[in-house]
Amino acid sequence: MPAPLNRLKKALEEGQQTIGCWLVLGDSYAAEIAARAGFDWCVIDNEHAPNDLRSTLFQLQALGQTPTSAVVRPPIGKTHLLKQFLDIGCQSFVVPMVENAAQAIELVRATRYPPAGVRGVGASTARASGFNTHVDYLQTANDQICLFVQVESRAGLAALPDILAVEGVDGVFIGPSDLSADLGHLGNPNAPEVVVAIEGALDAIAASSKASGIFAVDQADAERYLARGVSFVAVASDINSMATALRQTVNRFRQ
Ligand code: 3PY
Ligand code: MG
Repeated sequence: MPAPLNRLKKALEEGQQTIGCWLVLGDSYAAEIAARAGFDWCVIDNEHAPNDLRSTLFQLQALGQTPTSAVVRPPIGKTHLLKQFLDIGCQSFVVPMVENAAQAIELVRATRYPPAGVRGVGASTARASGFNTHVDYLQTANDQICLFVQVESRAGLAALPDILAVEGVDGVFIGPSDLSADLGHLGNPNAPEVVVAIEGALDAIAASSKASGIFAVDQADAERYLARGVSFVAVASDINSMATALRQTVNRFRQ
């Protein structure tokens, strides 16, 4: 039996547009609720959320019961961290702060077994291989990896053409918060200079063979980016949704 089919990778290769939810509560129950709402994918955020390997595992298990694809954002794109997330069964990644092609190549290699890459081989005892029930796992795992790299700095923007040329990168994901900070507009991703930079980057990605992605939990932004053809749009986060709904309820009864 081969490695599980990566439905997200297939959908993006087919040119489908997908919507997802950012999971920052660090909780498998919340992950399951988000998945049951019907998102195409959920990102388990290990960069800006109280997640670790074990909480990520529990959320992978919860999402695995649903048609929603699981994506992990590691805190940083280091080979040893990716190895751990791969072995607990993550097949799709969004890696923050990628600023040059060398970094992107390193990430491609970190997520592939030799000879294509340097992923360590421990699958026989890992959840990734169904605990050794996917007998063809080692031969097929590389084909099911979906790798987004995040471009979210001036340096990343400058290197975008080189990053787009890296084989094995499936998509480039724009991080408006960090990008706006690096462009001198901390906390204002809708500053005109930032919007121009984002739209230029999205056009460059659209002209390549890679998928484009963006974080846009403001609904008007999300609709704008979907209308531009962005294929991987984070349209919600579990915390934003919960906080917004609870605050609305409190406000209603306090009035
Ligand atoms: C950013 O906006 O900087 C992101 O990384 C999105 O999560
Ligand atoms: Mg960021």
